[in-house]
Amino acid sequence: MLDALAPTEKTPFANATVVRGACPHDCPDTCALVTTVRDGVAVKLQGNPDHSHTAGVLCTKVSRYIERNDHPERLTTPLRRTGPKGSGQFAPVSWDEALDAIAARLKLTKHSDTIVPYSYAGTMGLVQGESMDRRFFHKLGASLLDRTICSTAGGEALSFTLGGKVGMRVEFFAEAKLILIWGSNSIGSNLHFWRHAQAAKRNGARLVCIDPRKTETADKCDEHIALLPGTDAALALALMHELIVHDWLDHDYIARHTLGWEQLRERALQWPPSRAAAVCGVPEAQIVALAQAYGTTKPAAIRMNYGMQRVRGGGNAARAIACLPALTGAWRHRAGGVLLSATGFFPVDRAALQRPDLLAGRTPRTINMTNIGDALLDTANPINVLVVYNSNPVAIAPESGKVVAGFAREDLFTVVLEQFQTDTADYADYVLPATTQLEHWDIHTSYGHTDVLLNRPAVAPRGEARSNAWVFRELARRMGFTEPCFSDDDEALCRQAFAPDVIDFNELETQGFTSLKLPDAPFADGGFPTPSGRCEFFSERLVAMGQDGLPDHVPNYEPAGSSREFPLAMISPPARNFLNSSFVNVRSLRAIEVEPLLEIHADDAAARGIDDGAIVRVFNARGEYRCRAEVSRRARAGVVHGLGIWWRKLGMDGTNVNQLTSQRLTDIGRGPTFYDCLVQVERDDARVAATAS
Ligand SMILES: Nc1nc2c(c(=O)[nH]1)N[C@H]1C(S)=C(S)[C@@H](COP(=O)(O)OP(=O)(O)OC[C@H]3O[C@@H](n4cnc5c(=O)[nH]c(N)nc54)[C@H](O)[C@@H]3O)O[C@H]1N2
Ligand SMILES: Nc1nc2c(c(=O)[nH]1)N[C@H]1C(S)=C(S)[C@@H](COP(=O)(O)OP(=O)(O)OC[C@H]3O[C@@H](n4cnc5c(=O)[nH]c(N)nc54)[C@H](O)[C@@H]3O)O[C@H]1N2
Ligand code: SF4
Ligand SMILES: [Mo]
Repeated sequence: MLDALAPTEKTPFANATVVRGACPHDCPDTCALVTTVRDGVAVKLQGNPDHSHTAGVLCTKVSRYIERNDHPERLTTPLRRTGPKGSGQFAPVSWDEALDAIAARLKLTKHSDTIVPYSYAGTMGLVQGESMDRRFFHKLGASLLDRTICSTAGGEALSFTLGGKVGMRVEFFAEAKLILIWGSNSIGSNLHFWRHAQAAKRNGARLVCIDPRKTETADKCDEHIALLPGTDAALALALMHELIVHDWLDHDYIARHTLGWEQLRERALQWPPSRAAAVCGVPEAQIVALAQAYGTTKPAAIRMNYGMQRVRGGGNAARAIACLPALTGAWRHRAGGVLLSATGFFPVDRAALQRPDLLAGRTPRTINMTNIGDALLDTANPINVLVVYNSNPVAIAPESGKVVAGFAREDLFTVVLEQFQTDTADYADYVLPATTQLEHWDIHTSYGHTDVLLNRPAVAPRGEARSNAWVFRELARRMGFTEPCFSDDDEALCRQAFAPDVIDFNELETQGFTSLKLPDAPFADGGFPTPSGRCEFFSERLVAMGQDGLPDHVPNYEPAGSSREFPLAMISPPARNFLNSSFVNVRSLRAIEVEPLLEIHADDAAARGIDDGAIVRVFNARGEYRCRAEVSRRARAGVVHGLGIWWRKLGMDGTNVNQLTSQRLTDIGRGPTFYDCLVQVERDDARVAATAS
């Protein structure tokens, strides 16, 4: 294993080498990393200046990755639970003891699909995230996991409309003359896109940010449209209305490359800007002006992000927005169109990596990860064994009250593979110490650019930490799985991710990244990967599923202003210096975020006697959560922002914002509705008194 660390380049410093890697985090940018290693220790981590998307720049979080890697609280040995669930009491055990005990428990399990793997994108690596683990659970016949927690509403919406997760090439945003940044805080969550947006701005482009929150990105755009959460489809339909009545349409593109134009036209004509203005809570004039800009500026580009699809109608909203560029023919130009995610362009050989054939005709049930709270409490369809890796569900899944109750079940056998003792690890029967990106092999695609990156280990694993793939290989051996695929080592798995003829592995090995060969303007002449080959305004496939075939405004489950008891709409977007719940335990980053915050508009604060800096109780029928209020110009009246996602145990009262969110699902994609959540806020006088005394 150690000679895997060898192929690196010498630096001008004595005893130092540089190792090329990739940022593993769930971020669209997938930066290329260069780690300087001296005497076996990582001493410097930088963005690779040779990789054009990274351009030598990392975000604040990952520029602290060595601090995270060398953190004194890294898990370094397997642990066995010695106290009640959730108490965090554990004793170190050997790997053999832990793996033998886990394998014995799995062998005892009569119905294999009462075993549930729970994983998400703690690392986006194809090897540590979706290879040996999947092989293992397929062979075992465990439940399948519907990995919906982030992006399925928008992703499936894109598939129904454009045919896949496909879109503009990110680099060409720099040439656009109008950019709509829609449901995205680029500066916080997609920094390397922001570079292109700024380049466009320098060339005279107009930037418009569409977001309920006045984010740091909104501050820097020419215009900010602060619509109410979950009203994006209404806005998009009103834009269509204006494109139609002013004839800012590309009739030739519509005729040749779209499906369902007449029906969409009829639908959009029901949405004059006045109607959308009332729904969105923004001035009609702002919608009219945006439509004019979008209809008359060429090239016009839209950068959506997943922030706008975490509401009941998230799928329909993403579909409505994705229809816009086909109406104006924006796709004809390489700097026109829309980008939400471009992962559909990567020809990953998932069958080779994940080996679904090992299911051998069995069709285990599927558990929707968004509803893990309910699933763990469902006694009719029990989950007996849960194996968690690359995720921190106790902190990040909605309606935590139920998630915690589920994880606290004494009869549930839980294994957690983790780098740190997270809220979830506290509920494990066995905690297995995981390697970091500096310590293991991996290969990466990206959802914000179209390069493949190779990650070589730069340093030896900390303590007894082992890679996820190693753990599942070892468990497979103990289960008696003899297929040769269970012997593939991590580096071999990297090579299996793509068929040899589709990417240049030599280039990956020598420079650390390689670019997919793609046309500049993928849909200039149509050719969408839909069944019809057209941009499907109307979707037969949705109709076949009993859904509306046309995009529509689907109001939130909990629309702003619809309840007297819970009058405020709460969204919980990322805090800039955390990545979901990762990095919350990194001291220098937590020092920037300080403590859990609720941004609230001055009027809403005054009406409740809440001063800036007061400790507040945020609550609804699902639960309550305490944090500090910031009376903030970033909040519009009626909407509060509970910035995410704190570790519960590092917050104020042992909970976090997901104590309040619901398990209801999106219209398309079975996704979570984190931002479709009504609350009430009050001063927490008890807490204030306690702090004062
Ligand atoms: N620093 C940092 N970067 C991250 C993450 C992080 O936690 N921290 N998370 C990563 C992950 S997991 C993902 S999925 C990606 C993308 O993750 P996203 O959560 O999409 O990230 P943002 O770009 O912050 O976009 C969210 C924005 O959408 C806004 N928003 C909320 N509700 C609505 C709505 O109804 N309509 C509209 N138009 N806007 C709305 C929020 O105010 C916020 O500014 O970012 C990744 N990058
Ligand atoms: N309220 C609210 N909730 C949200 C969101 C929101 O905006 N608001 N955003 C949602 C979104 S978009 C997402 S994507 C989810 C994200 O939720 P998760 O995917 O659970 O992401 P993280 O919270 O970052 O947890 C990832 C964990 O994986 C671990 N990890 C990293 N690398 C490895 C590895 O190689 N091996 C092992 N074994 N572990 C590793 C990290 O230490 C970390 O604890 O949260 C969702 N939850
Ligand atoms: S989190 Fe995103 S911006 Fe930061 S280094 Fe990783 S890929 Fe780049
Ligand atoms: Mo996400």
